[in-house]
Amino acid sequence: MKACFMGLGYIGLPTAIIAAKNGNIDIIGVDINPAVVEKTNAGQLHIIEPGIEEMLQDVINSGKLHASTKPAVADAYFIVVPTPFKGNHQPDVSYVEAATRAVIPLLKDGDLYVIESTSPVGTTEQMADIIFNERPELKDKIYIAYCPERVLPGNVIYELVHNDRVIGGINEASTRKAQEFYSQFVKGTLHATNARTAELCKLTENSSRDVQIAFANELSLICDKAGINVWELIELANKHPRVNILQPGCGVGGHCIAVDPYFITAEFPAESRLIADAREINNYKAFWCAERVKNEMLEFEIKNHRKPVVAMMGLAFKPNIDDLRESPAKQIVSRVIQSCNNADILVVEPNVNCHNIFKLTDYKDAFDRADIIVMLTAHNQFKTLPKDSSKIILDFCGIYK
Ligand code: SAJ
Repeated sequence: MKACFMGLGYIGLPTAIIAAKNGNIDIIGVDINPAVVEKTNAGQLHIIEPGIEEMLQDVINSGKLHASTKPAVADAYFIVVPTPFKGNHQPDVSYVEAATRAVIPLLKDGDLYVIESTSPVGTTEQMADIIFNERPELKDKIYIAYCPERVLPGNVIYELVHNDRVIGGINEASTRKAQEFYSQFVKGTLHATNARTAELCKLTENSSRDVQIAFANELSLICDKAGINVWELIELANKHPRVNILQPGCGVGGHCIAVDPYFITAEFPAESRLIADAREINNYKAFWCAERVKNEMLEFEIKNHRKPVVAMMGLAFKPNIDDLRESPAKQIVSRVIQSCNNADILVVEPNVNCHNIFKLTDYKDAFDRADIIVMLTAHNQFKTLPKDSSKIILDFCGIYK
């Protein structure tokens, strides 16, 4: 069997590698970026994901995976391209459409076409219409389904194989055909549904987490005003057998949880008030943290007649990774630097060697030199630092909880 993966990004590339390794499938991986194609064919990983480069080299050397800028005839096609915003948080499915249009001339009887990209409800049916408009003779002759991924960045190899998946076809035959494909390398259960439910299921999963984190972030604001330790509060509330509150932080980052809820609010604005509010609360938390830092710096200056040295601890969007994309910590650091151009701000990210905008400082060095320590990302390294009472500590991520 031959499969063509359209998009070799954070999900497309690992999925292509795992499918090539574990299934009896020859894979052509397609990306519009020639540098990605070149790197992949050289067995070099262009994404940040532990443990996968060796597997890439294996499947490239054995000829099971080959990358190209153009799709080729296959038996199954997978659309794994980004779905960004058009502005005003409206989802943009133009990459999904472009990838679909690129494979339309190659489709033949019996082929499988699957969208994995996070997509607004109705996208799979919309793409099916485009396919059948161009190739009416394929109506009822090909299989079309939606199958979102659920993997956690940093644990992709394990989760791609072991997580359950939801698969929704435009009809039952399509669902079954897609289940057959994924069962070659997925050990989790493949739950059957229709395409629209599968699309909303993906958006629901990430919106659910966003809403839960917003609850924790809202509590952190209440506790700050009430003079109560939010970490202790949550720990105690979670002793209730049916309460399980997540952790507050300096906002929500990454390109999934902070993005996917907008796919619901854009399409169902009147019905999705809680989801919209959660987005606002999580965005506001980053703004609030930056304001807190600025106020603390001002107070220090008034009291000590000099500007403080400030250590901004962490740039990554979550603990113990080197991924800085859509990171609230990064936003906070930029805001603080922009508003206090003369202050001595030490930026720390122990998981990254250098950064093109920020000059990075070693975390122990920054901790020793700073008057104000701002904990933004709960990296393990920071948990080894003492709680020094001679310093002002703003702990937004529970290092000292
Ligand atoms: N966060 C908190 N408090 C918490 C948990 C997380 O503030 O208690 C913050 C993190 O610091 C981070 C953000 O939320 O800034 C997102 O981190 P995450 O670990 O919750 O999730 P992601 O974005 O790395 O991956 C999510 C996962 N979705 C769910 O857990 C429902 C993953 O399974 C999805 O595959 C992925 O989105 C995706 O690609 O959609």
